[in-house]
Amino acid sequence: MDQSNRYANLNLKEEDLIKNGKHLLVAYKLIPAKGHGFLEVAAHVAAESSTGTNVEVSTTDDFTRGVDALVYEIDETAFGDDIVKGGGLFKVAYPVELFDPNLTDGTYNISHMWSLILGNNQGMGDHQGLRMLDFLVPEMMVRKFDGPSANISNLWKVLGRSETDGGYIAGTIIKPKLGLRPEPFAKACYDFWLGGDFIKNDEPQANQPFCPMEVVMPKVAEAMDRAQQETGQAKLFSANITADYYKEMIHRGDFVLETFAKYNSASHVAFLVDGFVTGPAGVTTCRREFPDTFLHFHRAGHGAVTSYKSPMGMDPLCYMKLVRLMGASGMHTGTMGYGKMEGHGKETVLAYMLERDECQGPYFYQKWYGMKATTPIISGGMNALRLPGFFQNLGHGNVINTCGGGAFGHIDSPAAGGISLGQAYDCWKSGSDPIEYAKTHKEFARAFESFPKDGDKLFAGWREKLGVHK
Ligand code: CAP
Ligand code: MG
Repeated sequence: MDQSNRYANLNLKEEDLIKNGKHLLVAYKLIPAKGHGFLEVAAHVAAESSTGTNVEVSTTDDFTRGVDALVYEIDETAFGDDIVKGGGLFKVAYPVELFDPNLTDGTYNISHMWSLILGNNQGMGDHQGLRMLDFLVPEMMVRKFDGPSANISNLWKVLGRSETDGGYIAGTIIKPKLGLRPEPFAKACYDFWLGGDFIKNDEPQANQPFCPMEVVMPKVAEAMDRAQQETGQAKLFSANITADYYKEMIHRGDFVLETFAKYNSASHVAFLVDGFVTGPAGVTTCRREFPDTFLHFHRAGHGAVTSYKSPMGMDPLCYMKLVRLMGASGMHTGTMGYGKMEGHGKETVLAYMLERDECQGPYFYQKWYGMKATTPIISGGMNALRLPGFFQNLGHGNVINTCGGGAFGHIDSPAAGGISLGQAYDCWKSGSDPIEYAKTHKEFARAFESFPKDGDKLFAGWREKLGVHK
């Protein structure tokens, strides 16, 4: 049934909708299924995502019609006819009345918003692809989301740095991903902390029988204390507290904080939550139960909805916006093509959208009205050699970066790996040529020998220039 007479109004002007601030706007890419018209399917999306279904229902009244979502713009050939990348563009205006304020405090919740703007419409049979490309949240809604509580400023403070421009935080992920027992796990932490700042649990590291949290966490806290005394520097640990049940998550969080508090280091702890698999409920549990602790949003599984390989789901930018609204302190943005995961150099907008108070997205200019920044966390196949180019592309280094292989794969030691990361930042910040810089910085130089393929790809002729003949 074509519902475009009800769920589309192509005379509406986007600038008016934005000025009035009473709608949440969404841009979608659509490939209709064979035999279905573009506007017909777009209108079905608006219906299915607001007041309608695939047929008219007799219970509809005038008020209902007043809160219909409306297609207000279409461009059927915007992306061409490629099965994945192709399709047309349409935009929908959702009246803010459709969204769900909490019963307890009137703040909005992301679960509801997500299930409306990218819920049932994903499974509709009359399209071959429907992907959310961008959305604009009006001021009256932005102000009613939690947003972050702690963020990188809290970590900079612990590190004794400027709280507004504290620079690069050099981190790692304990590798191997699984299979370390408590002693070797804590030793790996200690060995890295002698050279770097920040360690995170790899996301599957939890409470396995071979490495129970109650055994390993006290050893990690003790290792942190020893490393701090030895180096005279503060260190940070991001502990995985992901769990299905909120009481289990809170119990894990309390246990970790109490354990580190024995060494006066509770403020040196972040909580890692696998926010894609727990969903907003897990993230908000952590955000509200532990507002003083840095909430580290790890996104394992997100590729199922954000991968560019798919005509479905949402672009990563939309996911970043959802995560800032939820209130994550830090969020994995990928490595913008510099690491091992899918991505490309123009994705700097993913970081800017998280950290700025206003940011131009592909379709909408989002203002955050003073909502705290979410810190970009750069991870996945990174090492010291890849960092200078990464910083150059991003334009700054106020990020957390975790290099698992890039630290534990350094041929000298995890500490040397950690030092090499800090040097990579210093190299870029000082505007030095990496090869020249390597001549006077041993750990950075040894990163070339640790990751020779990257050396060959990024710095042709490095062997001759650095006198390495292997
Ligand atoms: C990185 C990592 C992260 C990925 C996930 C891993 O390790 O711990 O989970 O970064 O991707 O297991 O791969 P390496 P993203 O440093 O050894 O690659 O950050 O894009 O969500
Ligand atoms: Mg990982």
